[in-house]
Amino acid sequence: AIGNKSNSKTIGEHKFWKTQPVPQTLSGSSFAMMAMEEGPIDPIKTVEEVRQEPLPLPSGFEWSLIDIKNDVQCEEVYSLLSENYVEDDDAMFRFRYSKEFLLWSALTFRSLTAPGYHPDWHIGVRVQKTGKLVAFISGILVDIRVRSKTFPSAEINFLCVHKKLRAKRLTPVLIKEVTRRVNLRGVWQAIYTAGIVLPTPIGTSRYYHRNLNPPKLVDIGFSSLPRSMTIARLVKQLAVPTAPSLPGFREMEKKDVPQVAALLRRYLARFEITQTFETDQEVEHWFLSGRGKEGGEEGSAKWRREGQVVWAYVVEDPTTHVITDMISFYSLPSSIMKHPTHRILNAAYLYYYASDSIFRPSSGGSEAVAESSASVGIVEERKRRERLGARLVQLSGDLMVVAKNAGFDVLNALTLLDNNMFLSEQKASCQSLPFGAGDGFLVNYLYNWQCAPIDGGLKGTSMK
Ligand code: NHW
Repeated sequence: AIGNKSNSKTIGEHKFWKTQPVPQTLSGSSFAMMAMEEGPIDPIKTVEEVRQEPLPLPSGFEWSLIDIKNDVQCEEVYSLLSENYVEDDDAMFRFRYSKEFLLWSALTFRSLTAPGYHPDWHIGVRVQKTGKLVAFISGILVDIRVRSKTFPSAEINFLCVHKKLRAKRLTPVLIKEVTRRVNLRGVWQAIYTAGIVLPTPIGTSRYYHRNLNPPKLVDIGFSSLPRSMTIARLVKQLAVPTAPSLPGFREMEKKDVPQVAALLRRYLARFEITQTFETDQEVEHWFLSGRGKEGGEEGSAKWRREGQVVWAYVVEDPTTHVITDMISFYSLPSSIMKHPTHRILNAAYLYYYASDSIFRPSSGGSEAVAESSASVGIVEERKRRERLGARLVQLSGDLMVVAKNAGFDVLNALTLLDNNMFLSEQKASCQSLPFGAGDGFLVNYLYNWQCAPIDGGLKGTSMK
């Protein structure tokens, strides 16, 4: 799977990472971890103490801040990433983030007074002589809650060094420079993911895949054809209904933002780590912006709107008109590098979702009594989780339908949020629309935040 590189260094061998404010060991007893105070690792600093000048670069290179809203510069980053970003171990697939995706993920609208886009957190390295962009790293501002503590944090992504400049220790310089620029804005924590193990993970998620286009996925080597299986049988087995099944399932609209925002916040409050979505404006940005252009007739294979990044759906109760559920995915294609005809793998990635089925009392009891799951009894909690699990099977099933109709080849999902309720193979065997476990993992990290490991199923990050 893409980005799944092995890394067998011990912590002491990480020349750079052993100098950074990240937890350096996982060997402490779990009791010690439980008892420790969660919080910053570095002593608290002020912005005045932060180095004012950029870090020195090797000669021949220069720093260059990137304005992602400028089409020419966005194109430069797009080209650098298209040719040099994350690949799988066999160099068969490489992420191909679209320009629309780069723009969407650079803007955060974290709060009305301080929009989260910091152009100085989009950092490029150019060859002095030619101006060619050869390395990049970026950060955006998000609010993160880890258990009971919420803090502003940089979400770091798109670290990339041109293939010809690898293994020259440019990465530590990029990371130190982005840290300096984040610190200059009074932000001291960061969150990031990687396909490799570094000091020190807070949790790991596994990739699952729902094959929507068996002939193509088998042809390009993304999935294999089980020995006793023919393509025709696989197509039949993995066929998806032509229309969503939940009454009131429809595309999210602007008028839904306040209800979706409230539902999402309440749902995410159940997890140990999550982005907080404090403002409705953020919710509108993350789920409705970048819808792209209409292309082709709805329901046809060409329906997928060109350039659309995020696809968000709600379930509106047909009688009360209350939004009871939301679910979304984003589009992240990959280049297919070793196939004579297929060039692009159209992948949809499950993004945020929320459902009120975990909050509704299963019988009798009023909503007021049943306000938080902490205050409900074990039996009631189990019933609600069962109901949520069943609901998520339906919701993810309907999402497959829209992804398939929109021309996506595969729907990918990580073992985040409540995904284990519908991803695991045992669960899948009782439904007609199974996801399969992939061989890829995504590792989650926090910078300058000491905390006990985050429980596997109980986390939700916005990691893209
Ligand atoms: S993960 C995607 C990373 N990008 C790619 O995989 C693209 C393809 N690969 C490359 O471009 C999502 C290069 O191979 C890269 C490494 C650039 C990955 N994260 O320059 P050197 C993100 O973008 C360490 C962190 O010689 P290279 C999240 C490595 O362990 N560190 O390597 C990014 C070693 O250090 P060590 C990584 O192969 C989060 C050192 O780099 C890493 O030419 C960043 C070697 O450097 C990775 N993915 O280039 C952290 N890969 O200690 C943000 C390697 O082991 C932290 N390394 O000796 C927070 C900052 C903000 C704080 C704010 C308070």
